[in-house]
Amino acid sequence: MATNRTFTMIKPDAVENGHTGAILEKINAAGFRIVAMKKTQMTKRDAETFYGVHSERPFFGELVEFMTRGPIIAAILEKDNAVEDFRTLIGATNPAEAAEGTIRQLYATSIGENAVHGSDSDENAAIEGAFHFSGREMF
Ligand code: RTP
Ligand code: MG
Repeated sequence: MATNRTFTMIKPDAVENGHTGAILEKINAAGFRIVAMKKTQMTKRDAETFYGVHSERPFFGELVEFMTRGPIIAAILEKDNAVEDFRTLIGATNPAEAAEGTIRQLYATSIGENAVHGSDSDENAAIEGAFHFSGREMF
């Protein structure tokens, strides 16, 4: 995958709360092109694998429970400097610390239920995109 791509999920809280359209609008307005997108639900095993880097953290069980409780929107996005610019667009992990106008400041509920995921490196963007999509689903 090219390094001008990132991977995102609109998390179960934001989908449940009806924020999917507003979040996609912000992503579009920020200049990201949709390479791949689908509505899906992660299994426990999916979430444990996807967030495996956090397996020793105290919030891991809660995170897996949360990420599997309902559908998500998974997407691969393309833009110059995609990973960094998308992390700026979503804001800090804790919505209480997220900058004004960021997706998490607007739509997240708590540090755990924080509306969106954004890859933290080009390498992880490629791994995470491939976790959810086959090459035939990327355009
Ligand atoms: P993400 O990977 O979802 O984009 O979030 P992030 O980089 O901003 O934060 P990270 O440290 O990677 O944490 C992954 C997700 O775990 C949940 N979390 N809960 N209860 C807590 O203290 C806590 N800390 C993190 C959040 O859902 C966070 O996005
Ligand atoms: Mg992260």
